[in-house]
Amino acid sequence: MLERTLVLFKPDAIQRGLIGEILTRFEKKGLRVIGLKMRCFERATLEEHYSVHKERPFYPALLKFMSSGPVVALALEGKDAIEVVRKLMGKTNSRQAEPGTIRGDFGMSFSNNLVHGSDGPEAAAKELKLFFGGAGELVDWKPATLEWVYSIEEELR
Ligand code: IDP
Ligand code: MG
Repeated sequence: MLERTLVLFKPDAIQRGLIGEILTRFEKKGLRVIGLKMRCFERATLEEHYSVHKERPFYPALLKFMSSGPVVALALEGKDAIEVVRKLMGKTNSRQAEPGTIRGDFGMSFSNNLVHGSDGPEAAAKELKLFFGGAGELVDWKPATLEWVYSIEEELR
């Protein structure tokens, strides 16, 4: 199914100069970038984004970390994009993430794990609205490579 998902590059990714490396992984995979922005997001936005973890012991530290510097927000589209992105990211604890994944290749930390990706369709819808809810913020465009990234017979019908 054609899906949209939200990715965040966390402050550690920005501070370590990994924006390009990480963005390249998603682009090369064949996911379509339909929204991209860099901000120091307001605390209220980040609180809302992570509200499912409100009761967890790591929540205050997570908010402090996420508001410690600029964050890149990325909206991606593709077949099964939510699961594909989660696989590219790797396990939450970077030390346990498989080599070849973003966290597995670039991270050593549980909390400073470089990227966020929506974990399901409901979360994706909520998070896309939160970070790209304004008019015209998501761009609908057709990549010239689309019919080469997917098989026309199997996936593009
Ligand atoms: P996810 O980012 O892989 O979906 P979640 O369980 O949704 O992982 O947790 C959100 C974020 O909170 C993680 O990416 C990580 O930055 C942080 N986090 C989660 N669990 C822990 C923990 O046990 N210790 C420290 N940080 C944690
Ligand atoms: Mg999560």
